[in-house]
Amino acid sequence: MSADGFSSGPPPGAAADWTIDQGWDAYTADEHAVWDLLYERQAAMLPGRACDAFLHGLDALNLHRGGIPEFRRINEDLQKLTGWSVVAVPGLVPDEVFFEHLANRRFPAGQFIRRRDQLDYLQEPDIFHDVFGHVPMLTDPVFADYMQAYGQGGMRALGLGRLHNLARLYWYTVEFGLLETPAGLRIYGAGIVSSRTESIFALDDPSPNRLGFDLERTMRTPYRIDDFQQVYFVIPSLQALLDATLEDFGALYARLDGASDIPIDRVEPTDRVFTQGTQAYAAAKLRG
Ligand code: HBI
Ligand code: FE
Repeated sequence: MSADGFSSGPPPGAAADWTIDQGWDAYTADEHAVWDLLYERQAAMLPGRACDAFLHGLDALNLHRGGIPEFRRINEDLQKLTGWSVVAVPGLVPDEVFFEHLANRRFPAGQFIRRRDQLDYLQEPDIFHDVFGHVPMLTDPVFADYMQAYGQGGMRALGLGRLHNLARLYWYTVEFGLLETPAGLRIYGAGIVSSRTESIFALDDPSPNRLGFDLERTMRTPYRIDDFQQVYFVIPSLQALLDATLEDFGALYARLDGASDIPIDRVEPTDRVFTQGTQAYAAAKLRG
């Protein structure tokens, strides 16, 4: 069993890099209908909530042809835009496999889609979370560079025992990040944008803290995976996020050696506070 709980080697039928064939012809009519239901529901509520880069990406990739998109067709457009491609995997893959894909501009997307009784909550990322949530942002050249830099950084972090810090960075940016715009805060994080309930909560609810993004601050902040976020970090621009990866991570990791974790519901004196939360959010979360 490897460090992150995977048995050694890819599952039967998967390649050495854990990729599998999408098997698009095998999706049932009801699975296509579930995609359409989720897509229409999110697409209707995201204008004014999701950032422009996400909305432009959604259009550019034409994910609303009807039914579950075929990776082969997405990749014809996506590769021309930023050189990224989507590859099918059975689900979560080992960290080193995940980072190696990102470092080579390949996004590993779950091949399965959730059941109708999981519309608002599922544990493992399915094709809707991955393709609707993550892939549109990969059409933005700056974010596309950030995701590749993250993959390269992840491979280094693995070797330095800093994976948990990098996982926090991913969580508070790629999954649950907010962007400051002249029109107000907008969503770019996949975990929010693919969830009906959290697309509302992340922007409108008074309970979470919304704080200015800082690389070291996010790396010192733990997260929980089964509840709404108690803190969202806000970036001033996608370029600022990419610029953060140019920092000397060696010096950053040395500073983290002497720094304690920051409790998830704490506001630090050095934090830039967009909104101070009203309470530590405790209710069970509905996550899409
Ligand atoms: N595998 N398919 C997949 N998708 C992910 O988002 C993912 C993963 N493996 C590891 C992982 N994420 C995180 O643990 C890393 O970001 C640290
Ligand atoms: Fe994700």
